[in-house]
Amino acid sequence: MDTRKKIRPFTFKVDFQNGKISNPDTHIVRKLSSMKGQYSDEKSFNEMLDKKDCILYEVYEKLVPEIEGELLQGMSIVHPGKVGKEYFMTKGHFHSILDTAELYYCVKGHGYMVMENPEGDWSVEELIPNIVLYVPGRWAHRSININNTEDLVTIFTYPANAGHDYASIETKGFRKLVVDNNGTPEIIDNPGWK
Ligand code: PAN
Ligand code: ZN
Repeated sequence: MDTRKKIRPFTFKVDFQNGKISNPDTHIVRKLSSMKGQYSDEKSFNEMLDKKDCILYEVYEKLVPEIEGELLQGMSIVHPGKVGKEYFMTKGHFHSILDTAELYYCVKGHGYMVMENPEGDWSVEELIPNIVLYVPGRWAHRSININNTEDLVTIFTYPANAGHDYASIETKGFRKLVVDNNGTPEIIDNPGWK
C-alpha cells in the first residue's frame, strides 16, 4: 500500500525560546553515556559519567512516511557544557543514502556545524540565530554548542528516506574537533581520526 495516501498537510508550532515543537511524534534524549568513545579526553569523560549521566542533547521530530519524496523535520537542542575542552555535541552521522542533503535553520544560541565528506573535504560553519545552513549530500554533520549558558536550538529538514549511518563516525570520528582554548573556540585536527 502506498503510505503516501495516509499523510495529509499539517502544521506545527515552534517555541524558539524553550526549544520545543507542538505535538512531536518523537523525543530523543541523548545522554553522556551514549557518547562513549566520541570525546578525545577519555579521562574527563569517565570522571563526568561517574558523577552524573547528564543530558547532552534532545531532538523532537514530526514523523512522515520514510519514503522518497517526503521530508522529515524537527528541532535539535544541544545543551551547554563541555567534556574536557570539547563542547557538548551531537553524535554526528552520514545519511545512509549518502547523496541526501539537509537544511538547518538556527533559531537560538551559538554553535558550529562540523562537516566532512568521504572525498576528504571538511568544513566548519558557524550557527547563530537566523542562519540557514545547507548541508549537501555526502557530508557528515555534527552540531556543537559553544555557548557556556544557552542551548543551541536548530530546526532541520531532510529527505524522509535518508536514514542515518552513525557507525562510520563512531568508528573513525570527525577529522576536526572544536575545542575551548581559554574561552575561544578553536578548530583542531582530531588526533584520534582514523
Ligand atoms: C538531525 C540530527 C540531530 C541529532 O535531525 O539527527 O541534530 O544529531 P544526531 O542524529 O547526529 O545524534 C539530522 O541531522 N538528521 O538527519
Ligand atoms: Zn542528518
